[in-house]
Amino acid sequence: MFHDRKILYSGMQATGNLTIGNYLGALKNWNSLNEEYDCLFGVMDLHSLTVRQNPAEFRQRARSLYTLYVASGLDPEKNCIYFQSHVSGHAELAWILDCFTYMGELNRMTQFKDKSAKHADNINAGLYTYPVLMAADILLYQSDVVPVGVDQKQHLEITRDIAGRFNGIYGDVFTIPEPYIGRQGAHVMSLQNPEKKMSKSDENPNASVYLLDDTDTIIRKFKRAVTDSDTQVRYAPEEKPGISNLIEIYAAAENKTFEEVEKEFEGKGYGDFKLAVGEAVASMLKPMQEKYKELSKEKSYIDSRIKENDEKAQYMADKTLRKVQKKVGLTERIR
Ligand code: ATP
Ligand code: LTN
Repeated sequence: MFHDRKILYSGMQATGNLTIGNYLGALKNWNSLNEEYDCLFGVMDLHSLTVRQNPAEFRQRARSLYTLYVASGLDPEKNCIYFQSHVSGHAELAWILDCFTYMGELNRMTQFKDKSAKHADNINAGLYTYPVLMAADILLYQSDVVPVGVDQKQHLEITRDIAGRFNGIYGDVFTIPEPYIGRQGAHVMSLQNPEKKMSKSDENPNASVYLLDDTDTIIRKFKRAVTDSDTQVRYAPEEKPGISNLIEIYAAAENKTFEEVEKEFEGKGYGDFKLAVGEAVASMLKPMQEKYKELSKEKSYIDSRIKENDEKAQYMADKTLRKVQKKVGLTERIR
């Protein structure tokens, strides 16, 4: 099984269709780190409940997210890819950690502030304690490294604080995790508003390129991308956020530097450039889309991997949970 290498943990919420932001900012990094670590990747379906979901759609989306992890190249026989809600320890540890987290700390979380503004009609307690459940996800598996986007860095810091506080009282129970922030493509912006990050829950479908969009749709979305009235393909995020975002996407898709991209499009207009970005992204996504289609037909293969990995995750989680329960003084089970 696991345990000869360092543990890497990450996951995504099943809240919408994945975008190229999720791919370049997360999935691609996971794939490149996966040889070096023993990896767990969760479908964070409990976190998704902080926003109201349509049950049938939600169930289907969570399964699709699982399949996309695999289609992106993560081997479910080498990596533990599982559903958060299938391992009861997440919710159990989260409760205990709630009791070691201060409201003052949670009040500082910017994601809570952003999401409360966005869902003003449903500011539930889950949204507030979201970071504690995330801390439980990470600490339950004694994770060493957690690759996340910059927007999740604050949650990693609170995880480290909670773990440090707990260890300070009870001894070395938890491994203190390190964040891993990928460099290139770490922040893909919306195609309709380059000041805002591309997000899978954006209401405007033209703002995001989804991983399962077909080539024509991808090209059309890039053609319509908001840029500026200049004509030069030049990287200048402050002055030209739209074009700079497209340069970042193109550079990531083609494995080129920004300078190489600028050179390639010297003397060419935005029209040519946007078309090239669309084509590059479409061909970057093609292998994943084909694999996704294949996997969608292999229901029993995916089912078996889910079952196997649920058990593996449950086993690892139980080990930590029992230790924590004992440390805080909960009565031991009689076996
Ligand atoms: P939501 O719109 O539901 O908040 P999201 O698209 O912002 O979702 P998350 O589920 O919060 O995505 O994040 C999944 C992973 O993808 C995280 O590691 C996050 O940092 C990364 N990610 C999300 N959006 C982007 C983006 N625009 N650029 C780079 N990375 C991103
Ligand atoms: N909050 C994260 C998703 C997430 C996560 C985690 C990521 C939940 N639990 C544990 C890394 C480790 C997000 O919205 N991207």
